[in-house]
Amino acid sequence: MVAAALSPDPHVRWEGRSAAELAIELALPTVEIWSRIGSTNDRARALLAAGEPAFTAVLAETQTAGRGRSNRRWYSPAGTGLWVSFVLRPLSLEHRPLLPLLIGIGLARAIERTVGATGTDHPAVGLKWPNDVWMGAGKVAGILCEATGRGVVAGIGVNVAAAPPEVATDAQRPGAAVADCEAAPVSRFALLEGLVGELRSLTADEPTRLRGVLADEWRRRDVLRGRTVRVDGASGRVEGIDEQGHLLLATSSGLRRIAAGHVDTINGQGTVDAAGR
Ligand code: BT5
Repeated sequence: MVAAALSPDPHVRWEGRSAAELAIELALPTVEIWSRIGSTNDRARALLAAGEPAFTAVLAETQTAGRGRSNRRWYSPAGTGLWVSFVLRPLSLEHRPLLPLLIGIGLARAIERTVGATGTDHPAVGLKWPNDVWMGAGKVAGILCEATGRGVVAGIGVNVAAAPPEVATDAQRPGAAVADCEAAPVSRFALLEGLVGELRSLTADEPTRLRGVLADEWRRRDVLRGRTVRVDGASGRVEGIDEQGHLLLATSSGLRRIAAGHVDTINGQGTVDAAGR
């Protein structure tokens, strides 16, 4: 049963829908819509701490302190993107490290479905370990999973209509937007709906290993495989990822499995194409 949705401001609408309407249409327990917030992840963390149920969602039109990993900035201008955080309550601790990768896969599928780009051998949407989603030669989305004793907050930022211009200076390459490959206006609601469906099915049985079709899908979408990269202190050639979601890096001193890190140099030039092309 779907409980009544609460919102900090019941008059705020997102894609023409109130928080209560979104909660019902997407079968979410609670949706909050903020026209402006610091970070949806901070709000979702407070809701997680307060005991709100799994799939409670916080949406914002704009974030004034949106953040990525290691407190990097996440630019979230008004009206141009999907800035959302979900309360998740995985029971298995082994499942948690896979969440950013699973969400990346789900987001890639949802974006492709929204723009009608499914069913090709060369995916339109690529994945860059561990938490980046790429289209063309730019980052279209980022995922920030934050775990606490009570669960996980999954924050997802997608440039829908346009990539913020600040990204070009900050990341030294322009970002990408879903609309870059679509002539018709892209529906943020359709994207959110697709994402919620994927999130539900990909996390339902709390997988603790990336195997079978999921491992195959990561391989097809992997933009790093075969490239020479530097990950924090280590450099080498990316061989892929293992079942636990660790990056496999062939270095001069052997194969290294990297659990977490930031890939900051790619082939020495800082460039990468979606789907590794
Ligand atoms: C991420 O971090 O990519 C995770 C971003 C998560 C954002 C969501 S939005 C909803 C929720 N609320 C939050 O406060 N956060 C989450 P990371 O891998 O550390 O990448 C950060 C880097 O991405 C920055 O240093 C910039 O170079 C670049 N960047 C910032 N904003 C961007 C944007 N809108 N599009 C593309 N790249 C961006």
